[in-house]
Amino acid sequence: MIVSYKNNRLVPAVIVAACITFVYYLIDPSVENYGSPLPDWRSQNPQAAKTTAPWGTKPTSTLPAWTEPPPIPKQTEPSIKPTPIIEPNPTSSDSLSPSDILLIMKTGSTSLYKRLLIHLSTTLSPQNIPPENTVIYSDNNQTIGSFRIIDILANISTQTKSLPDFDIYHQQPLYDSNNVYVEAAGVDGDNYGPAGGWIIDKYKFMPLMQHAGTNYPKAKWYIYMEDDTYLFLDNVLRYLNGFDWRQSHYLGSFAGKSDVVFAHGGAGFALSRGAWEKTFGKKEDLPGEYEKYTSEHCCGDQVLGYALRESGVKFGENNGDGKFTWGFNPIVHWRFGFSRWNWCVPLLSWHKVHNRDVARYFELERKWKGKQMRHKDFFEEMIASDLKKRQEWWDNLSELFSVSSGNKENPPVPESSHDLGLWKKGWESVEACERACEGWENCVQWSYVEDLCKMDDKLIMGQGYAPAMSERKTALKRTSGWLKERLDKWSC
Ligand SMILES: *[C@@H]1O[C@H](CO)[C@@H](O)[C@H](O)[C@H]1NC(C)=O
Ligand SMILES: *[C@@H]1O[C@H](CO)[C@@H](O)[C@H](O)[C@H]1NC(C)=O
Ligand SMILES: CC(=O)N[C@H]1CO[C@H](CO)[C@@H](O)[C@@H]1O
Repeated sequence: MIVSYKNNRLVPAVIVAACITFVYYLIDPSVENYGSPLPDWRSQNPQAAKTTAPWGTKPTSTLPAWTEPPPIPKQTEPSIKPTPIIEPNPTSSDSLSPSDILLIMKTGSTSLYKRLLIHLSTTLSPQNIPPENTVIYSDNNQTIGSFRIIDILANISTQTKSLPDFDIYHQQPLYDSNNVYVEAAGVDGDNYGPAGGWIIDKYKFMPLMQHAGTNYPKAKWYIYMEDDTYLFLDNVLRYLNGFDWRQSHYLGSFAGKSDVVFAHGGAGFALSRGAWEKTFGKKEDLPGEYEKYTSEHCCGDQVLGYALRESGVKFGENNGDGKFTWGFNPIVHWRFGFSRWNWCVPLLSWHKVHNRDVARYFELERKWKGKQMRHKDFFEEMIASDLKKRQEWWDNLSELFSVSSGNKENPPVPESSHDLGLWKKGWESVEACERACEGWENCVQWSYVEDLCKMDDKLIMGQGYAPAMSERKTALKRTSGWLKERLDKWSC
């Protein structure tokens, strides 16, 4: 009786988990990542490499939470301190200002009306940066108010443009000419547009760097972002202040793929004028030389990293050593694992942001103007106020340790101090899970569903199901909880 009852409940769960994993691996890297190799940083971090079976029925939002690379051990710490935690002298005459840089925004015809518009009144507004220090690259020419959007694929060779990859480039203008809107606004006459804007996205990276350096030769830094990135510009400039723009520097969030170490595009990155001159500056047709390579590889940010390396510019904070510390984040704040390793370092970016996020981040930045914002500050301003000791119908995305009835005899245990008795009982109830977490010295959050207790030493905001959402009728209730008092130990 009992056995078959359990089996009945397991079968759908296993099928759902398998389907979601399948969807995640096959669809997400191409659609969601929009040309950026999200899966690869995971291979850098064995913990993050684990994909956990997501809960609920929302396959599009089931990426595992991002845990960052392990901190650089003391002895290998960079000799140049690129992320000053102490306030640099704000009156210092050589500190960078927005008028010293070019802020490059990359968008695409199919995402422009969904993601770019919010940036025009925030990130790219004159309040944030002089208009002449910004440029917007897309796959079509367009004007929105005072913003001119450039088709950066215009000069791609006819040979490359005849590849099937470019079908969308040729099809897109036909939507306009047939008076079909590609805005996904749910208004009459609307349409989602041709599928796969991300396919031509990778071809933009090389030409846009060439175009930026040629047309904005006075910029000390070329700072790249995408329409679903948010850059904390003040902090980014402060960070770049630690480097000489006349030298070669290629800085951002570490990513690796096809034997190339490169800056993750979605997280935002910076290329110094010195690096540009050594590479694009020496060869006007550098982009042309990499069109074939681009067609054979997945991601434009990887192509750029490869091309730069071949011309002698490598990624990394210490003369291209492949290392980076913290700050450029290829993930959004509510999936990010706040930990004691990143708590006190400056925040430089979020990726996969929504319009609402951009508006809120921008407000927060105005409030902080002139002060360095650390991950801790962001957390306290944007997340902490909603914290409860316990919340039903909420998933904190805890994932580090799982204790369930299936592994109760021999569950994985942390190296740090924990109460093994409480730990092994964690699967029994919400209360038991909370106690197991309390019994482990580094635990800051837990989640519980059915007979599964998950615990983590990082803070991940996660998501809940609002009372009106149908998932409350179709999914099992998951409860999450959070040990707020333990944060005091993370003081900076
Ligand atoms: C954008 O303008 C350039 C230069 O005028 C032109 O070569 C290119 O074909 C245009 N792009 C599209 C998609 O019409
Ligand atoms: C295309 O090439 C022309 C001629 O060299 C140049 O003026 C223009 O800026 C280029 N456009 C792009 C988008 O690179
Ligand atoms: C960072 C964090 O832990 N966030 C959420 C965890 O879950 C609680 C509910 O238990 C939420 O209120 C927090 O926002």
